[in-house]
Amino acid sequence: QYQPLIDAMAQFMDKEHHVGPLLAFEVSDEPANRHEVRNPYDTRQLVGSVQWTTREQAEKAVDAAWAAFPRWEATPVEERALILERFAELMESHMAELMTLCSREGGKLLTDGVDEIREAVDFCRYYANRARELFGEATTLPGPTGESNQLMMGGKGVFATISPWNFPVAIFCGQMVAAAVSGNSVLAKPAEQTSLVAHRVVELLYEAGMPRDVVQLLPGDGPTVGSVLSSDPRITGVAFTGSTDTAQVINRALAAREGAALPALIAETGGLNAMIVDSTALPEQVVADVISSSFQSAGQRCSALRVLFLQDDVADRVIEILKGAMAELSVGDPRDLGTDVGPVIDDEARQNLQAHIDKLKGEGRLIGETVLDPAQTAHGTFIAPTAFEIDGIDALQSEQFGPILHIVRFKAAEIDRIIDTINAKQYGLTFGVHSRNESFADAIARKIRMGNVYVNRNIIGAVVGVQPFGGQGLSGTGPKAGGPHYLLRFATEKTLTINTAALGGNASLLALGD
Ligand code: UN1
Repeated sequence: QYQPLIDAMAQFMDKEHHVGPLLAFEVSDEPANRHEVRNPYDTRQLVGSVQWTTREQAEKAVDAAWAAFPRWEATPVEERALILERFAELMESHMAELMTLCSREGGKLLTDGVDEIREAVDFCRYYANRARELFGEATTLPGPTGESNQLMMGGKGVFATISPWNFPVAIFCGQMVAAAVSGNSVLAKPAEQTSLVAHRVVELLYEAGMPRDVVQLLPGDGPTVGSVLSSDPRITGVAFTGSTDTAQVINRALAAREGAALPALIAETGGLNAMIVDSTALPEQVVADVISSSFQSAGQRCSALRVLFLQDDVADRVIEILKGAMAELSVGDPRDLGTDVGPVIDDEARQNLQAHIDKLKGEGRLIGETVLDPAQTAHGTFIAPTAFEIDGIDALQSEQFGPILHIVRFKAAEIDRIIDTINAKQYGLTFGVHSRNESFADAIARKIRMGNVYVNRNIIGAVVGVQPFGGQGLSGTGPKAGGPHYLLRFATEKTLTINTAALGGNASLLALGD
C-alpha cells in the first residue's frame, strides 16, 4: 500500500529547501546565519539550509505573541479546534511531501514516516475534541442558594514548545497544537536537525487558518533561541521533549527568572527502558518484540528498549534466536521498503554511540551485531544494531539513544531486587514484561514505577488517545501526551462566584462569555 506514496515522493526527492524563521514580522535574508542540512543516509547530499533565529528576533517574537494572546484566547474554542482539524487534513494530503522531508532530513524509514504523520494527525484531532470539552461551556458547580459558581477554563499566555528531532512532525505538532488550542500563543522551536520539515508543517498550519502571530516558528540552537525561551520572564510555560539533562537546564533557567509567573515546565525526557522475560515466555515472540523495541527507528525513540532481563533458563534460547534475527536485519537506505534500520541522526550521535559500543566490545561483552553492507552505509551516519551482555545495570547511567541493546541474566529468586534496582534508577518511561504467568506479570506491572507498561508485546508505538504516553521521575513531569489530562497543563482555571441574591436572582447578567 506504500507504492502510491513512494511514487508521489519522487517529485520532492531532489528539491533543495532554503528556509528561515516564520515570525509575525518580516525577517530579512542573512546568508551568514544559514546552516546546511545534509541527508544522514548520504551526507554528500545537501537537502537545504535553515536560517537560524537571532536573539533579537526571538525577543521580538515574544512581544508579538503577547500582543496576540488576549485576542486568541477570546477566539471561540470551536474556531480554534477547526483550525487543528483543517491542519490535520492538510498534513494527510501532503503526506508524501512530509515523508520525503522526514526521510531526507531525519533519515526516517518510509514506514516510520507514515506512522509519524498519522500520529501528528491523531494529536490534532484528539486535542481538538478534548479542547471542545474543556474550553467550551463553563462548568456550573453546585452551591448554596443565592449564589452561582462556575469554573471557566482559559489559556495561560505564551508557551514555548521545544521539540526533538526523533519525531520531527508528531511531537513537534503535538506540543504546538496542544498549547495553541488551549488558548495560548506559541513560540515553537524545532530541533536543529529537523527544521526543514517543521517549516513546511507550520506553513500548512497557516494555510489551515492559524494566525501568524499566534504560532511562530523559531529555528535555531539552544544557546540562542532556547535560552531566550527559558529565561525571558514573559514566557508562561515551556513544553519540552528531549534529554533529561536539557530539561534540567531549562528547569533551572525558568526557576531563576525574577518576576516571572511560576514556571510551568512540561517535560518528556529520556528513559532506561527495560523488559523482563521469565521462563514461561515464548522465545520467538520475545525476540520479535525485542527487535522492534530496540532497533526500529534505529533505536531513536525515547520509548525504545535498552535493557533486556532474561531469566537464566530461557536466556540461551532467546539469545540464540535474537542473534539470528539481528543477522537478518537490513540496514541502509531509508527510502527502500526492504530496509529495517536506517541511519542515526548525525555524526555526533554516531560517534557517541560508537564510543559506547567500542567500550563494551573492549570489555568482551559483545554477543550479537548486524553486519553492515558498505555499499549501503559508507556515506551515511550508520550504527550497526548491536547487543551486549552485561552483569547488571549499575554502570548504565543514561540512555544510549540508538540501536544498542544490553542483556542481563537473572535467577527467579532475584526478581524483587531487580525491580528495586530498576526503580532506583529513577527513570520511569516504558517497561515490558513477557510471561505467560499472569500473576507474575501482574505483580511486576504493579510494582514497577514506569509511565507505560506493556505486557507480552513490544514497548514502542503508543497510540494517541488509547495509550497516553509519558514518564515519571527523571523521565518527565506528565501529564501524558495523547491523554485526557494533557491540555490541563496549558490552561488556567477561573472560579467565578456570584452573589445572585444581590442581582435579584439574575446571575446571567454577569455570566462570562455573554
Ligand atoms: C519518543 O520517542 O520521544 O511510543 C516518544 C512511541 C511513540 C512515542 C515515543 N508513540 O514509541
